[in-house]
Amino acid sequence: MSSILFEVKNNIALITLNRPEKFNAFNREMALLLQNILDQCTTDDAIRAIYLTGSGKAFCAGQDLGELVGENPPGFEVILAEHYNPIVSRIRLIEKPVICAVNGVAAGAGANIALACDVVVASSSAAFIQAFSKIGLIPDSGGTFTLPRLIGFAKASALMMLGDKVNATEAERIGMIYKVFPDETFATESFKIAETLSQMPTKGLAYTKAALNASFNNSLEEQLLKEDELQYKAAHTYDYNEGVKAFIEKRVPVFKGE
Ligand code: LHQ
Repeated sequence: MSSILFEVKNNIALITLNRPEKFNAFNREMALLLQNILDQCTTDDAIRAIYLTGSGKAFCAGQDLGELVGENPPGFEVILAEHYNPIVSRIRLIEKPVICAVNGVAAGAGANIALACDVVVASSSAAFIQAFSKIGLIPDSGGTFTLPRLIGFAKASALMMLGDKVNATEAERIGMIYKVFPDETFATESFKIAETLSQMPTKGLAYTKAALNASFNNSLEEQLLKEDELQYKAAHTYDYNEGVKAFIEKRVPVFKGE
């Protein structure tokens, strides 16, 4: 059985982390496979939204700690550079929306990969743990960049040092994630978001993502210029023309992602 399940249906790439007995923890093979799948999502024009979730009880428990003490463990010099950093970079740079459906606990790199996604939703029984401090490591996979921006410095700092378990409702309340859905309806409700995004103007969403990525480091003046540049591009898409035309004609637009 593959460590990640991957299928493409109706313009949506469905990626399921699939080592349920290990709470979908990453080993080297799985980390490289996820990069490869994200590359396929980048180049396949039929894919207009990416839905990332986990199989079984957990979303992802981060690094497979067993691998670190097993035979031929990957060295610390390659774990971030070759496993996690390329995953997070791909998620932020892919010109398509990535929806993370956190179906259960998300710990360590698993939590920070989830938080790097564009829309993060969780099932009511899910939780987020910056587990690193408990084993003497520092938060990685972009966590020290992403979390303070999502929830503010004070909370991020405390959660990263204490390694508290944050349940899904609290994660939503403090702005760490977008929404919580009850366990019973989670799969359907979270997938609906992917369906909606997959039929929206894909290029416009990509430019929105590029503007948000840039806003983390820009001054207001720089960001206004960025918006100008990206709005110009958006205005030259098929979908912009279709959106305006459909509005004037009082009909539902049919976007092509072009
Ligand atoms: C696991 C794991 C796991 C293997 C659960 N590995 N089996 C970067 C730089 C370099 C090196 C290191 O890594 C990194 C990135 C990182 O991600 S560091 C952080 C690594 N992750 C953790 O420290 C989290 C460890 N796991 C936990 O704290 C708990 O398992 C959580 C809170 C996720 C879930 O707790 P419970 O619901 O009580 O479940 P459990 O602990 O009983 O786990 C269920 C099974 O999954 C169990 O297997 P078993 O055969 O005993 O039933 C665990 O061994 C296995 N598992 N996490 N990371």
